Amino acid sequence: MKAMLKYRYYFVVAIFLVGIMLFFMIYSNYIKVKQQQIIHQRYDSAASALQLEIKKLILIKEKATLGIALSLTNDIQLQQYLQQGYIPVDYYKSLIHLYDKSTLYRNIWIQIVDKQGKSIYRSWTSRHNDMVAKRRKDLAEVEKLHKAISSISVGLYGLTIKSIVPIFSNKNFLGILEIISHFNSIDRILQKEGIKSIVLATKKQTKHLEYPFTKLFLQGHYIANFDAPKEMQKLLQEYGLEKIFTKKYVIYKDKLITVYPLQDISNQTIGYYIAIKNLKSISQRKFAYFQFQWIAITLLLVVAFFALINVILYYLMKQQKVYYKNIIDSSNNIVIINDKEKILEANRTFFRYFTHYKTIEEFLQKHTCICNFFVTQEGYLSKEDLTYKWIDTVLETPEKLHKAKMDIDGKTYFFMVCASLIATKPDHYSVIFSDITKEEMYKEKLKNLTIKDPLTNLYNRRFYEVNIEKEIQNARRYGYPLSLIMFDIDFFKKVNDVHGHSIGDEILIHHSKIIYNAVRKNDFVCRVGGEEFIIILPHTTDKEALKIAEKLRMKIEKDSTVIPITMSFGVTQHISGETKDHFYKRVDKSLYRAKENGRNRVEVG
Ligand code: GH3
Ligand code: MG
Ligand code: MG
Repeated sequence: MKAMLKYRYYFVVAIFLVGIMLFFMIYSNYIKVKQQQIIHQRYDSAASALQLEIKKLILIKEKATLGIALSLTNDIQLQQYLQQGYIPVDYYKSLIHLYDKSTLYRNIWIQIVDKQGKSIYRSWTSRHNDMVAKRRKDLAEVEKLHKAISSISVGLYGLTIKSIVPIFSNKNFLGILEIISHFNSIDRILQKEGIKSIVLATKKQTKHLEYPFTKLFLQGHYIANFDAPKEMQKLLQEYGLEKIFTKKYVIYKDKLITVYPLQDISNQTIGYYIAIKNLKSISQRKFAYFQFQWIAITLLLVVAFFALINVILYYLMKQQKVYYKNIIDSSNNIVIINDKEKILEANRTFFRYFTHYKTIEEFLQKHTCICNFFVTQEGYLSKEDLTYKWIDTVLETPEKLHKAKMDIDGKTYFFMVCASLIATKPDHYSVIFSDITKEEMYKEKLKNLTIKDPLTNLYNRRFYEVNIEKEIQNARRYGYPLSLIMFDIDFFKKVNDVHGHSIGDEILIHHSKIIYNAVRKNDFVCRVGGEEFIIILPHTTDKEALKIAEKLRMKIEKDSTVIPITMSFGVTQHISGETKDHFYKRVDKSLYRAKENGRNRVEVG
């Protein structure tokens, strides 16, 4: 049972462990996916933030340069020059110098276009008189709509940010003023945040450039910012430039590479603002939180695991207890669980004997131990010997046959008693009482047949012969006095003759009872002849025996239940060293003297 239970326990634990392992595998996979998702989300939002910042910086630049452009259109001098179709080369030189010195706009260019779309002034070059509005959509748009706009576009000189405003004089459209700015200032602002920039024109747009300003290229793409770091150019090349353009961002060599497409006024992509940021600078807080969650769940699972084991154990123990109770209940023997002091549990059979109690609790209210019912008798367990408790006697000598005699509700029972220690609990014992009442009774009957007289139920001559020997030995060993009383019915022959043999027998039976009831339990009354008796009296002197004999004599004399009779008595005390035959002879002599001296009397000798 225990072994089975153990295996079942291991089995359940094994199943659970496999379950936990599977769960952890699935869960760790889920965590990985989830972590990837979170990483993706984080990078995606970092990329979005970067894009937004680039967009914002471009917009600020556009709006600020638009303000400059608008303020310049009210210049009367400019309007006059425009009408003449000629602007001096250094007309804006001092203004641009001022901007360069005092504002963020280190490098702004100014272009003036006449109403036919011809460039008549470029602040950064002496080249002009080309039909620039034909090549440039944004200029054509302003020429057509007479409306100020901002745009990003590619001209002959580079990929730049433009603020384009129409010039009017008395509502007459005279031409266009254009402020051109570069991406360098945006690049510098982002650099302060640890972000590196590469601004590229598309390959198609690069082809339109006749006088590329920066003279920098990357795989056929014009680089629009001077400060584009060489190592980043290399990084993009390594990854594959074309692959980057199609994505919002890529992660490569611990870098977040964000791509912001630059579009012209008709929303066509003409270039890319590529911003590169170190991954380390992106917060890892969310991962830490996730890891904490993971540890918490693991701990929770471990706690749950132990809780489950406890529940299983409790359940198995309970099952074991029920199983165990069923086994002991199925026994026809009394089975009890005992500690050294009291009874703890009992099976159903127990209550078949102790019928007054329904539960062990009820029993315990009146008794603590089953041994309270033991009858003290030689050969049977007694509640407590001089030093040993009954349970110790049984436990320490398991090879011996232990018997208990019990008086339960006035009935005598005999039991064979076995006890064993319960391995799981210290000082707990299971004790089995097997009912051997029938066998014991039978044995007693058999024994009585050999040592008792069938007519009077007193001990017979054979018993006397054996027992007197034992008693003489005991008296000598322990030094106590031993006496005999011998008695004989007076004129019994005559009784038989007059009243018949059956009355004679009746007298024998009746007076035997009187004698038996009048002496102590430890005295042995024996019928040693037809109507001759001897009482063996241990621990008794002849003086005491004389008194007893006298008492018996008077009892017999007074009784006339059958017919009145008398008896004669001889009393003798054992003399040290005397044989049983000599002892007998002396008591016989005393009796003879009683007869001689007139009968119905006691003689000591
Ligand atoms: P005394 O006073 O001298 O003892 O006289 P008594 O007649 O008793 O003489 P004794 O003791 O010699 O007699 C023994 C008689 O006891 C013989 C027999 O008739 C009678 N007797 C012995 N055994 C039995 C018995 O089992 N049943 C009956 N009814 N009588 C018995
Ligand atoms: Mg006689
Ligand atoms: Mg006789």
